[in-house]
Amino acid sequence: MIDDLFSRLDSEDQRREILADGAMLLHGCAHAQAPALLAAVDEIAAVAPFRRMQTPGALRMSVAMSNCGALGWVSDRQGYRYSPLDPDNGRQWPAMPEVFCQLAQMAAAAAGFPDFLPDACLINRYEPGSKLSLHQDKDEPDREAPIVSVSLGLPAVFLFGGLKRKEPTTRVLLAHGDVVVWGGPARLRYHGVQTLKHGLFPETGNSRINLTFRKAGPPGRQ
Ligand code: MD3
Ligand code: FE
Repeated sequence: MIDDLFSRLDSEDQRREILADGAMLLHGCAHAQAPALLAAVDEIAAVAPFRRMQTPGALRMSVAMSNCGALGWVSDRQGYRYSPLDPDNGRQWPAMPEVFCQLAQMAAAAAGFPDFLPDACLINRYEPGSKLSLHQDKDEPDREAPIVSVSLGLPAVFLFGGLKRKEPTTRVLLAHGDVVVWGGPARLRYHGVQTLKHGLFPETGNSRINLTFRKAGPPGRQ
């Protein structure tokens, strides 16, 4: 199965691109699974609807979010954390669909992380005008595990910085079907997403959906 992925990755439209030490962009890697991924997102959102969370500073995020898996990322006036329950309904987050988990594991393996077992998937929905300011992902205690991100729908300009906020950023266009694996020395680099531009992508209702697969539970095997 991995060999299959590698041979696809070496063809013209499925290039592997090293963005930085520890960060690998797998162009178009999720293209074939995109319809199944989007159908699963709709099912998840029917149970755990997209919502714009509050930040500790009482601002509302412009990106709408939901989660699936054992743990979900939440933000409110108290801060950021992972929770097994959806605060909007007090119930567990929907289970992680098989197609999500398989894609995340394949991509992680292709980038050199053969043992990735995500327990959380944060689903971000960007509408034109939404953006994500420069930040680090440090709510996950196990920094050995990578983060796998899958972009669907409208393209976005991703900003990739260094380990300090002040370091310069580079711009990377993330298009429908692109998958990036962020691990090792890239795991704690600052990153963000520039304001989404209007576009035409009926399959996602003219929005951008980003899936980030994480290991949010305690370090060690689960
Ligand atoms: C680089 N999401 O949810 S995915 C996030 O496109 C987030 O929705 C963005 O940043 C999005 O936290 C970017 C790419 C990404 C995710 C995690 C990273 C890049 C990363 C962790 C470390 C370095
Ligand atoms: Fe992030």
